[in-house]
Amino acid sequence: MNVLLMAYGTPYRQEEILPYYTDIRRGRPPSEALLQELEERYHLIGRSPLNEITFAQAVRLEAALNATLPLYPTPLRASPGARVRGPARVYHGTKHWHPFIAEAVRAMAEDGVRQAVGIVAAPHFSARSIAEYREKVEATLAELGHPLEFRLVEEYYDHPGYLQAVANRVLEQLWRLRKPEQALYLFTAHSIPEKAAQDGRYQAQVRATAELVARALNLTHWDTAWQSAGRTPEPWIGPDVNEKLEEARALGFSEVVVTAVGFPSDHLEVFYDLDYEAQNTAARLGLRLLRTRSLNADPDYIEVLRDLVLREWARFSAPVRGV
Ligand code: FEC
Repeated sequence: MNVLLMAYGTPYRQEEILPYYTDIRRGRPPSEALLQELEERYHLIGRSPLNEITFAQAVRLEAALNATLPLYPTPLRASPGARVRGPARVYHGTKHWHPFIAEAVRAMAEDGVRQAVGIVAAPHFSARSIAEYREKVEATLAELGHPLEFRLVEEYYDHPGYLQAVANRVLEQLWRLRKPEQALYLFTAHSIPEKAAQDGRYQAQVRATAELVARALNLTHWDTAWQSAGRTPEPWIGPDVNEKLEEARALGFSEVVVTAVGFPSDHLEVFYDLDYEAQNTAARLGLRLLRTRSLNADPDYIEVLRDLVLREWARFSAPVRGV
């Protein structure tokens, strides 16, 4: 079994921010002002841990698959040794930095991989996220001319294990609230340009996640909001989380719990947009703002990935053994 785990990617060092940003902008370098603004955001949070978290997710997903697949090539011994050599191999690649998706796909081709399941650390489908991950894989395969059957898990916004994992983390915040039943629970995801969101699929999925979690926890006051809209002139979907905080204050709320359901991992958009910018907005408004913990590489999220990958792998008409 071969898996390609994908995520957004982040620069490791300051000098990597320019090429990273240029890659996000499809090869158009940002203006000096835009670059400086992004550098300041990274400076403020220290550094994004996204690459390390993605790597940990890949290692743990591989271990989880190998620990559970009933396909051990040799009889089990008393100890599996330092690293179980099982039949599952998890490659990982990121959209905008090393290891790029193209590098991961090349490694799979070099290893002779003929079938693979792809999954993105992002539960909601959108034309500016999951669809682009697929395009990058397919473009590399076409360039290499390598015959690899690829199946992508496109979405998992309503996976019971994912909903439970999110609900458990919202629950952790309840004891910190003075009046949990009077608080507002905001569920956020990355905004995308309006023109890429016209079919409403992305918005409906984010809303569904929020509603299912809110229902599971019996939350009275909940809503969705968008965050991290890009620095481009076109209109992006809203309302932005900061506007929602203004509205919450005007409606008389004094405590808000924000849960970034669009992002399983901690990174710039969580540490800057929520922990810094939204916290500043909340402080200015006299609101108490709590943020739920991210899923990162925690066992309950790895279990969700494992389950999704196994289901997708089973959809190959005749899985090839070994590679
Ligand atoms: O920690 C890090 O360094 C990386 C954090 C990060 C994640 C992320 C996820 C998503 N994005 C999505 C859409 C867009 C669109 C554009 C865009 C631009 C940026 C910029 C940075 C950035 N994004 Fe991002 N995104 C992250 C970081 N994103 C930095 C460039 C500066 C800025 O505009 O803020 C606009 C591109 C353009 O100019 O044409 C569109 C979506 C996701 C969630 C799904 C996923 O994770 O793939 C959708 C994490």
